[in-house]
Amino acid sequence: MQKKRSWAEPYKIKMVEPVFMTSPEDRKRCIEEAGYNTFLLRSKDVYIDLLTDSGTSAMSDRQWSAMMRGDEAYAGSESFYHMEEAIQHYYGYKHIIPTHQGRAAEHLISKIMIKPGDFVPGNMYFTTTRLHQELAGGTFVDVIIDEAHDPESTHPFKGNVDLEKLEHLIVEKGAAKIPYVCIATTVNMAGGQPLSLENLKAVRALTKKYRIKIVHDMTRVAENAYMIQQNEKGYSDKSVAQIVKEICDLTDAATMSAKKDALVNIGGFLAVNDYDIYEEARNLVVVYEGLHTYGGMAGRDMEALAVGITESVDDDHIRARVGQVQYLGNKLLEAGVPIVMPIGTHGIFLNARKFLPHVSQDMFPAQALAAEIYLDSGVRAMERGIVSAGRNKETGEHNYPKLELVRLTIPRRVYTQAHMDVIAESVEEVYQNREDIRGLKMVYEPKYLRFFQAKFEKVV
Ligand code: PM9
Repeated sequence: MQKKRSWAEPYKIKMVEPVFMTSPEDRKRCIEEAGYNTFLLRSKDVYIDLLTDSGTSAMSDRQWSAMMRGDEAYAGSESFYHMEEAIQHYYGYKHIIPTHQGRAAEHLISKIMIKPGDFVPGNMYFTTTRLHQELAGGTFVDVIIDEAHDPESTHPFKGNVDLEKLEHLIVEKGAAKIPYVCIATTVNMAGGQPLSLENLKAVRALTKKYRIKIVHDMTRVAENAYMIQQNEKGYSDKSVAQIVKEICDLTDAATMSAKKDALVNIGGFLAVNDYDIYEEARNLVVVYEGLHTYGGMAGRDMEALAVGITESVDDDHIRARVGQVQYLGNKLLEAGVPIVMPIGTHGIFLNARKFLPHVSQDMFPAQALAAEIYLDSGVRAMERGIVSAGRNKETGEHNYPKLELVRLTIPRRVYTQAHMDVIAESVEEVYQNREDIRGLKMVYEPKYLRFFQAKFEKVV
């Protein structure tokens, strides 16, 4: 019989950055000053930073050395062509427009494709994506399967589109009112949940029938591909790189926040197959970002991205990345902490409704829980519930999402297993004392993407 073998990270650490534990008194002062919003903390006051996996990854020695070769020419930078080559090779899209990050690509595609009065179906909303759709005059329509809104459902592909919901919308509104279907891999707001290739193929067939395009939010496509390799019939022998390519080939265009999957601290792009859309985007990018051969990125950042894309689809890398997330998730499950099931790929999502059943949703339970975890240990998490969901653009009322979550997001290649143990101990401690946690009231609310800058006070 084969002995059990643990997996380990496929790298060793060459450089370290110190982190500091703070005192309970300091943390109390810091979170009060931050208006109970973890986005408003200073990073020096954070011990383990699980706010986001966006731009927080550790780059490899290959990426750092590629940065030294950055060509900082204003026009025609060699680094742009290196990045373009990597994108075309691994993802297969024809035309590439660099942007400084994902939301800038969302801005361009929304401006080009959406007309006032249009409807944009998608597999659950994402904050910045939906805002750009709305600013262009469109209305986002959620067509994800119902299981995605149920934190306890163990459906292995909760990112799947409900084909009936999608076809019903197309028939009801008419295909001319639907500029594209937005497909995210993985679905961030559902808990980092993947969609299956079987489902994507069916979405492709349906959209072909009605001549509707698919725009792919490919922010975490390699993580989605890994889940397909692990859990979808017929894919266990394929590499993550092959599955990534197959996903992209089923779509017409993509927006990418390269700050996640692609292992860089800044960067993104819009990729399209249609030449006319490319022409328009290439023209618009000079208005909002910069020339079409840098689009808001430095040459060195484009070099780092070219290498990062290659590393991101490596099977050993992605197994260790998702493995670390699963390690933390399993620890919390063993302790009975309510989390979104199945464990997703970029973080653990605490189910704040179940964690704090005595705090009603309009008292912001996930926001309060994220603050409480910070108070306990200096671990910084993020609210993904009613605050993130914002207000209905017609009525001005709060959107009340079924999912009221706190995200413990794991940066790539940054923290060790010992950090995961410390995080789990802190969350378990907060869970033991959950009955003492009270809700919050919002005392400052910005107009756009309020979760970034809103302020709260404790309800006494
Ligand atoms: N996601 C995240 O922490 C960073 C900002 S929002 C808190 O999860 C998807 C699926 C994302 C995403 C950013 C963007 C926007 C688009 N799609 O942040 O503009 O998860 O690069 O990308 C964040 P940028």
